[in-house]
Amino acid sequence: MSESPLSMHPGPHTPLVGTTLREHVLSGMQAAPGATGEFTSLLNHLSLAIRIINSRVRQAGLAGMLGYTGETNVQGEAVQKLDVYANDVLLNVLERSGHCAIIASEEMDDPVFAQHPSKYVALFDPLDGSSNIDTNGTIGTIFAILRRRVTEAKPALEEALRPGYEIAAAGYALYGPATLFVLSTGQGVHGFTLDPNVGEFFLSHPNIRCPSKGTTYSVNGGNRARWNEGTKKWAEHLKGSDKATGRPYGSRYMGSLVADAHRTLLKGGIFAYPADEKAPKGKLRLLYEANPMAFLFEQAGGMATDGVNRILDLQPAELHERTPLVLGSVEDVLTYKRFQLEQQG
Ligand code: FBP
Repeated sequence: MSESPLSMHPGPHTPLVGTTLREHVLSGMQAAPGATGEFTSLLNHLSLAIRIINSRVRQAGLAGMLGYTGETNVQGEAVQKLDVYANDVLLNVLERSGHCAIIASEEMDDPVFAQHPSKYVALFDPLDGSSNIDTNGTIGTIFAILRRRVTEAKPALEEALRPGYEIAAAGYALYGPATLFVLSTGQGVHGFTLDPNVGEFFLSHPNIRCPSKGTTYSVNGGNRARWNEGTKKWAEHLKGSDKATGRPYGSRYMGSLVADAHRTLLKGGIFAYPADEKAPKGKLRLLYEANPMAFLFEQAGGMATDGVNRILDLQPAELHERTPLVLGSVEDVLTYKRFQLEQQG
């Protein structure tokens, strides 16, 4: 954890003010050959949208922004007012940034295609953890950015349906006790904390590394009856008692991917939303949730799988495609995969 933005006891070498998100991204990009500043500008527009969403999330109860709109989204889920608000803010800010040829969201049936040539594809889950909104639980925004192969070409859906290993940047915002912005542009994972008085994100978690093994697991145990035998045996294994392997593991589940993944990224352990009889393809969305998180976990030395395959190698066929998602510490994810393999015999 680095010094607060305004070091109380500045020594001769202590910077008076911490590194801002803008400075961090800029310094990374200046090192990149052929950098034009567009990528930095796009990430700054994303951080603006996130600060606007943050301010509304924190006043939702006062601004009549809690509860449902009465609509159902393309996922077949009841839509919350804040889902729509967050989606509109991101769409508005990213459209006017002029950098995105394609903008696709978990909340929109179809992507928005820009009329002018532009370099990037933006994919996002505007407000993740919706079931936590009305109970003041931690929620977030998840995003991924892809570079287009041909900037001048007429944008096409196929450019969004690319494997996660082609991601140029991914991250999430966490609207919790503090507001965090966790980002990777392929040079490690770094976390920034919003100073609401200054309105700036400052570097607070440089170079996050996911421990190789953890002590907690995060899964909705209420789905157990619908799991396959491999997943059931895996959960029983973690609840077994064995000092040598640090079992039993503690159970942690907030029902918000951003919150559960963030804890797992920092502390290690494992998060799983496996396939089950009700959701044979899993619940979470490949493009907006699984791929961005998998990119971050791999950048932090962790791992992400659908139980068999590497998430980042999956070839998306549809925009709102779902996938089983298991991510966390390498040793813990390998243990999960071992139980799936045994199950397949
Ligand atoms: P959305 O809120 O974006 O729809 O995300 C899905 C989600 O809420 C994840 O954040 C979370 O991990 C999961 O669903 C919780 O599902 P469940 O309530 O079935 O455990």
